[in-house]
Amino acid sequence: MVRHTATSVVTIERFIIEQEGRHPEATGHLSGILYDLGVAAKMIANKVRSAGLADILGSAGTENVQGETQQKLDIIANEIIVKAMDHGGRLCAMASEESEDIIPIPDTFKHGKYVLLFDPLDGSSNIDVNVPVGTIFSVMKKITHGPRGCLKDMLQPGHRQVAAGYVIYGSSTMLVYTTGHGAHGFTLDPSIGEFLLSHPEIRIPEHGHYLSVNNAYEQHWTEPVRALMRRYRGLDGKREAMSGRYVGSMVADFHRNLLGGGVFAYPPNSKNPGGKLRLLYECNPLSFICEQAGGAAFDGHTRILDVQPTSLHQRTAIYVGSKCDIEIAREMLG
Ligand code: AHM
Ligand code: MG
Repeated sequence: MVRHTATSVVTIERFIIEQEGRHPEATGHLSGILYDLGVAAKMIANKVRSAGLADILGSAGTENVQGETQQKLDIIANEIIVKAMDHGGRLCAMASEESEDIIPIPDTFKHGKYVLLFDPLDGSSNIDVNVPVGTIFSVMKKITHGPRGCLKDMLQPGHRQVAAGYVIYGSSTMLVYTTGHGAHGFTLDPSIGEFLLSHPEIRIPEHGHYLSVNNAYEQHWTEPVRALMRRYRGLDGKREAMSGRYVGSMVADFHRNLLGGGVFAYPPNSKNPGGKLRLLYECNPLSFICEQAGGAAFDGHTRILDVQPTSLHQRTAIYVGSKCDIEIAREMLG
């Protein structure tokens, strides 16, 4: 395999093709899916960049200059992904956090052997205040035998993902993905419109410095969760105190901790007793990436990637990040 350093100029397309070359049996379909997702990411990035201008360009927030009705950005992002992905002949169905049911591939297009699950714009409540948001995706192989993808194909445990990734629309746009051979990051060079390899083989530090959790829910946590958070904050004297960082956009919080080390936690609380975040669209893909980078992810009882999903929009608690810090959660909660 060709090894790249952060100083070689490698486009995401070339990197995907090189990775595919490691699998002589590969048909190129998974590579095609990843490439098309990169295109969708660039289109969404473009919309996110001008988000603050929507009211100026539209009239009274209802129509834009072309007379089209203004839509919320998460709906726009959802449509961009569906339209970029439905006709490639590689997918047999999709599921989105924004759509109640499975999104079928129209009969006019060829059906492929993969399903795609995605959160088109995670943290979208942050858009209005110019805080980073993201797109998260997960790809699985179809396991049923009919021509179309169905619910059973979607409800596979996370360890069966064949690819997963996220895009962060921050001060720069970055796409991070894994196909089970490490986690790799690409930064969009806006001047040439290409994602270039900027973070090859990401490794999350074994011990982290940052703790990302919404402390406002402390009163609603269980006592073991409170004790765990006290441990992370160094209040029980058993470890060095972590520093708090909570953006409220999971992708942004996760990304910081992936690169710098730390824990992102969304424990169950009395308002969200099963947790808030979605297993299939948010927790599975980010847990896969984290494990590929040397980290770990846990739901309070079980490794996230071993949870057998039972419904499309299932929620879960999550503790994800640096391996040794997640081990503490396992000891104190498991
Ligand atoms: P969303 O998918 O509706 O945007 O919600 C998910 C977001 C995450 O990005 C973030 O970590 C979490 O919700 C924040 O929730 P809270 O405001 O309860 O802390
Ligand atoms: Mg979300």
